[in-house]
Amino acid sequence: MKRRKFLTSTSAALATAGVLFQSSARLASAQGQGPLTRLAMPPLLDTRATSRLSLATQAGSSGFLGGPSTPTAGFNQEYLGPTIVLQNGELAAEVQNTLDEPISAHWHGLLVPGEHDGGPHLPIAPGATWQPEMTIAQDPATIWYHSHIHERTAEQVYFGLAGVIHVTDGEDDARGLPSTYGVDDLTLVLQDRRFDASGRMVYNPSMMNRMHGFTGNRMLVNGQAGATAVVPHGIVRLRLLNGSNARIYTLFFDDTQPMHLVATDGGFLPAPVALDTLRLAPGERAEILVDFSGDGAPVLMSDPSQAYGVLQFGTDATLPTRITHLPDQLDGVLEDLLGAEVANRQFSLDMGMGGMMRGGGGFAINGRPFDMRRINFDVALGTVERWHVRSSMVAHPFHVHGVRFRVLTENGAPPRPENTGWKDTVLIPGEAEILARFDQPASDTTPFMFHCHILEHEDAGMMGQFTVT
Ligand SMILES: [Cu+2]
Repeated sequence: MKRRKFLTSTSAALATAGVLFQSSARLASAQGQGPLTRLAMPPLLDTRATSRLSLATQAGSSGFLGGPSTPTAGFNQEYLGPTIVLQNGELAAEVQNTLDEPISAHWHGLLVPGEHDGGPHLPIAPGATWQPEMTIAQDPATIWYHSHIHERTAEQVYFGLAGVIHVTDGEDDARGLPSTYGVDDLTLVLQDRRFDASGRMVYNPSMMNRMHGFTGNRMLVNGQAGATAVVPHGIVRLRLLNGSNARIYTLFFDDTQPMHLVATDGGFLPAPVALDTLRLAPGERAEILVDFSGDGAPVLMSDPSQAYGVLQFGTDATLPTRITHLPDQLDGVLEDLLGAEVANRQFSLDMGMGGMMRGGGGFAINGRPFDMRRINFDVALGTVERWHVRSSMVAHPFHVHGVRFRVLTENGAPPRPENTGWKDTVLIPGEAEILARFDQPASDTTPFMFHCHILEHEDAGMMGQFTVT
């Protein structure tokens, strides 16, 4: 590893010092370099040989900054969960809940019926085990899982009940894509968390925090603060998950090198798309290829207008370089659903002072806060619908269970590059139209959710539910 260069690089010094969420100018002046800590991947849980998936919640405690620890929770570990590898076919899953409160295991982006979706109607009681027998049948994608108990999702995810899933068909070599987990194929869970003066992670949302969503003052990547992602000299694949409760990232590299977008929430694009910045809202995923063949030690940053460091990178010449060229093409197929729609629906993601005066912040969709007992509408199984979604007050990331969708328009214009592929979550700064075919059934006992993925908004009522029959 080019340690010397790494530590003398100004931007490297910053992130090594773990000083994040400051302006780049202040970052550049930061001193104090501790020993380099290599970013670790979540453990890999590959289900392909056994077609079985076994998860158990675990209570733990984590001292993220080396200071006082905070009670946390994870799946099969003390914070977050393993990276699960799935392939198409049968999967016998079991999720055991050892915690003293109900949790659920929502497979965000998995295309399965409502009874297997793990939403708020499928709580796993303390001591209980949920055993969905699922059939996986979808394109390769980076998806994720997290607890989804109504009014508890924000806190449960914040303290660790989330993880990443790779749906794979084993053909990434043929695609010319990096695929060695933790070497040239990195899974990166981006989360901001709030730490008090003693270095303890806290979740204490005020009324204002609930209105805007709860944001932190430090970055964690895979549950680690201030670590360095060490990669080979060559093309590296980064699978990015915004696992934050509310923070929206506009990612870029401080050395201005492009990010080559190869996959969005629901699968591959037809070809890589070079981006200078990549916007990633809570719940969204993106797979990018980055060329680390140079000698630099770039920093993944966010927010060009008020930049802060997200993750320091460094290269290690002893790591195998397997991919040296970007693929020209990928095999993602973007079905054009336009013209196939049989229904149009309008959704208003509501929040505002009116509701706030009455208490609760007015979080609702089409004026109605979420009610577990009310099904908002039914979609005919196998049909395409066009949904027009409008945000009020702030940009809301809109997520729909049980489908992947295409973005038709954003504020009347074609979608931004990040949103041209298959999506299941999309940030809506103003209004957008999406098209989806509803191929998975959901009954009124286990309906699909549609909601804002700012978790404080979702918990406060910006959510609805629908059946597919
Ligand atoms: Cu929202």
